[in-house]
Amino acid sequence: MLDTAHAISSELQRDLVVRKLTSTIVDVPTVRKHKLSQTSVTAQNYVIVRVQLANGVEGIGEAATLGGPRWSEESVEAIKANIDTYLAPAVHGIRADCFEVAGIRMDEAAKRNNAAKAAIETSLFDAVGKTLGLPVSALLGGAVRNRIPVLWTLASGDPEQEIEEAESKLEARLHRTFKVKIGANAPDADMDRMRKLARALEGRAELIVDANQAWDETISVRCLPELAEIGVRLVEQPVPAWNVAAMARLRARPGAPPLLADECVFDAHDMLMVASANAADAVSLKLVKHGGLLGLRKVAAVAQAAGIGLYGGCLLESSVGAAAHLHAFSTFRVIEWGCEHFGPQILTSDLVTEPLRFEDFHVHLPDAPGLGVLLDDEKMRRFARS
Ligand code: MUC
Ligand code: MG
Repeated sequence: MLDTAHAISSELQRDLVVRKLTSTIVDVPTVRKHKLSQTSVTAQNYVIVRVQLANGVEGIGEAATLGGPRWSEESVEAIKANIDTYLAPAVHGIRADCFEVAGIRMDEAAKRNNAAKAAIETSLFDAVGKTLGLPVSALLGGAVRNRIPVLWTLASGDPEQEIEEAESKLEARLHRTFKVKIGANAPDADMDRMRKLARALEGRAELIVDANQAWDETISVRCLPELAEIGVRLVEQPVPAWNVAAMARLRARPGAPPLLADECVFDAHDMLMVASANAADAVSLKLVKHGGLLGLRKVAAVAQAAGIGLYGGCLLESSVGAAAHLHAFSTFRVIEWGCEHFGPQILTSDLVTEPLRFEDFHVHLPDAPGLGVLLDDEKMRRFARS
């Protein structure tokens, strides 16, 4: 199939063939309601992919969603249907280490479906890593760090509760940067809330905000300088994803805080467009947007070439999806804004036998082969949707 095939032993080539790929929807309750501008969740819905290679090795991957098809267009129901009907057959019988071939086959089988494709590609990386005895980070260029600063998101909407929650995270030395979800309430109410949080945590924590596209340019013109003034370090996706021109205009205004592009950057072409428009200071990298680890690295490469900072984004993944992200993030020479993979901690129960380690304001990269995390069969049974 490939010119390089002769360099790999025929036994290994046979071992790496994809024999079976299955998907399971799981619903895992969260410890509290998580309220964004466009939705709020009390349970996280994932599709867990299991791939089995000819050598019997199993690889796993995860597609995360947030409140159905509201954060992006994919829901767990659609992800499962498209994996089972189109994407699993597309990779069946190929060699699992041919990641780009898998990507081409999946792109031929289905347009977009980035979260679904990312879950499958992750499972291939996991299975290949386990077969070769290498962590996924090694297959992506090699880790340059084994831990990453990790923030926590405040999203109950109640400032008193949020201050208490932030205090407990600070006290436990788990998180000292907090992302506040704004946009569900009127802008003035959110600004009051932000002033309260900034006052209570002044000098002890850093704040960023994420409006999830809720504001328009006029509201942003009014509120962004005040957010900068009270010390907010980064403003994520204040305006709708389509309005990249407004992001550029907001960024150019005096007193503007740095802007983080999230929903406006799915693929490398989007990243190039945002960079060309001077519309962002940083980009949030997520598997569900970029269609996989290779896609995530491509978006990061375009950002780096344009001098745009990297931010390790999440969609409240369990330790399965979070580990996949951490392997990719660990390979960047610089990850200017750290990451937000606190997902495993907002779940009432993780899906793996040994959850990721959070310590001293960092999340640690697992070092066992593949993703370095293993599914807990009992928890999978408990949370699987029947
Ligand atoms: C987003 O838009 O960044 C992930 C964590 C969180 O609190 O919000 C999300 C998605
Ligand atoms: Mg966001």
